[in-house]
Amino acid sequence: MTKAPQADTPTVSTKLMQVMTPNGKVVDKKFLASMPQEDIVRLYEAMLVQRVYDERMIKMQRQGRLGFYLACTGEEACAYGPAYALEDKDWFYPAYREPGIALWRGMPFQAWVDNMVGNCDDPVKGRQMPVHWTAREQNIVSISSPVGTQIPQATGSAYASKLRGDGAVSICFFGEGTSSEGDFHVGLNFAGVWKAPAIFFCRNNGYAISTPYEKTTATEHIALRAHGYGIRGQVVDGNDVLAVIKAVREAADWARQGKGPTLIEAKTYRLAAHSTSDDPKGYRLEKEEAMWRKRCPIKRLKIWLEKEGLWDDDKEQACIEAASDRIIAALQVAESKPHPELDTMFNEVFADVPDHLRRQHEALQAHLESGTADYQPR
Ligand SMILES: Cc1ncc(C[n+]2csc(CCOP(=O)(O)OP(=O)(O)O)c2C)c(N)n1
Repeated sequence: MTKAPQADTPTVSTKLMQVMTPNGKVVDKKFLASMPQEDIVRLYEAMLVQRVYDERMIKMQRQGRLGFYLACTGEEACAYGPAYALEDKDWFYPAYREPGIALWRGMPFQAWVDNMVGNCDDPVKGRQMPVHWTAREQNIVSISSPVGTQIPQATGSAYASKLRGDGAVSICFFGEGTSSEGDFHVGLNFAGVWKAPAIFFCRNNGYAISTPYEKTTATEHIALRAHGYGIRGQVVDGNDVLAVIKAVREAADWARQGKGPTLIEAKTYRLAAHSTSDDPKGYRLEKEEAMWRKRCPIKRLKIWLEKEGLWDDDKEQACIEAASDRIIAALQVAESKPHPELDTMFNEVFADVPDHLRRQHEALQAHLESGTADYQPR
């Protein structure tokens, strides 16, 4: 005879969690009623503003003023939702497509823009690519370029919280392509065994650069893999910011009760190119993009807000213009700042500088003093 599941038994739900459908129809009135209306307006504004920032940054890159950029167009709810849902004490391990976490949680806007330019006030001092920022004050750990490394890091940080008993959860973000990396297995298996208070947030946006979902995995839902690790799994509409908040809150409650991690799979779509080095026209059809544009996370919230009399065209226009002015001004400031000091390559990485790096540092200094170097700090 099979035992009935207990309240503490992790379950995997592949039923799409939704609060609002793409045409703004509310399907979870109870959850909606639990959300302050002014917060829903703020979330809408933040996502709209994010889109303005992304558009401006792409233009800057095309003008040769930024080396590189990665937009989150269409996936805004997957960053702003979790940033809203969690507490100040919690830890965030983002990938490169969640600027909303930083901006919602209070990373200074200028510092975020400084990272795009890699100037002396860039929090990572130009040592990483644009969009690979860090926000220590907000408990947001540096973004690493090798995809998936953040998964075991978040597991370790969650387990440390458990040992300390500080009640914090750690959440990490990654795409569905990354979920086929070894780091995914390492992180989820350990977290499952040790019931680490972790949330693994997979943005299933359909593509890993040009590789479509079905060429990276044979499973119908990434969330189903949770079963194999003995942890909770939940599929959520990643274009429904309210549903994302609900899914992350449930996962955080579960983790804080000592019941272990959750794997959330947010079904979404990358409306943007992978990065400014990519052109999706080479590997997907316009009609597929058009279908997902109708499911846009910003659009559905706007329909509902307008119906409730909480938003109108004048507010929309004013919000877009203010965001545009803000980013243009911040970019001008960022461009006027000097490059990072060359020494930061050597003196802010290791507590004890290894010999080979010390020798390279000395060689660089000798070269600069020789008068033949063409490097000019701006
Ligand atoms: C370990 C590693 N392998 C390959 C890459 C090159 N790379 C950068 S982004 C990317 C695609 C990741 O796709 P996905 O995880 O689905 O996230 P998305 O970009 O769709 O948000 C790849 C293969 C990398 N950065 N790190």
